[in-house]
Amino acid sequence: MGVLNVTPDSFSDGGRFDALPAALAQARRMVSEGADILDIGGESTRPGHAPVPAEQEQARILPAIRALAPAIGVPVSVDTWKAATAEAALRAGGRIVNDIWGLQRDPDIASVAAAHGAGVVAMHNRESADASLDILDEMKRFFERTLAIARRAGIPDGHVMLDPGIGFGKTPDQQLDALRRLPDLCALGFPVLVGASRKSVLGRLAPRETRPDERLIPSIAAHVIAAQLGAAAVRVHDVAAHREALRVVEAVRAGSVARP
Ligand code: HH2
Repeated sequence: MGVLNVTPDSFSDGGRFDALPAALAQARRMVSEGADILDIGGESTRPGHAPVPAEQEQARILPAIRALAPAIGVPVSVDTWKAATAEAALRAGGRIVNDIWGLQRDPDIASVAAAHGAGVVAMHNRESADASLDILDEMKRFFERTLAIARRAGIPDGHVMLDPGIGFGKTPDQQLDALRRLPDLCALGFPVLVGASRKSVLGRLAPRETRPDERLIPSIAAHVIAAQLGAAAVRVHDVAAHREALRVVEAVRAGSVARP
């Protein structure tokens, strides 16, 4: 999944793709580099972000979705927790709702996804981190609520992916724990998506301060681990580099250099 932030303030690429031509060029580049899904977001969710009203969020993302969805050749996902934005994005051609609040923030988002037959990425999140929690138990309780909401709304289980939410509502140690225990999350029986790209937990491991766009190597390391531990998808800013790295995972798994 390639990340397209059509925002002025995203933590790693804010302001780079908020003009439509730049956004379209970046989207086409990610698909030509091998992205299987494009994730378009109009509200930064970085810690301390400014909330964006739904109308403004839609004004940012809809032109890009309208231009890309019919022609880009891969499904477009919309990174929003707001039902109104999800509805507008799905009408504009989006196919997947990527909700950083796991369908639990806006009570109408699940029925919007259901009505459109959309896929759903449900990410684990909390208002604030609590170091005393066993993060896997916490995620399981959270996803039980998510799945109950999804089923009640009529979203088929086969349309749902789960995401541990690296960087959201967890201490750095819990984020690493969530990654280490990914097989237990996969055991719930849903495909799992991991988004560690450029995140600050990776910056903490660096010997010096790094900007988000200097975190490619640790991002690849985290996503290779995630893939090896069972992740079905990774959400990344740097598609070509991740494709190259993940080809090694696939080749080792297959025991063959033959391309699938
Ligand atoms: N991370 C971000 C945003 N959306 N969605 C899912 N499913 N998983 C994630 O890990 C995830 C996400 C934050 O990263 P980014 O979009 O690069 O930054 P910002 O929120 O500042 O736009």
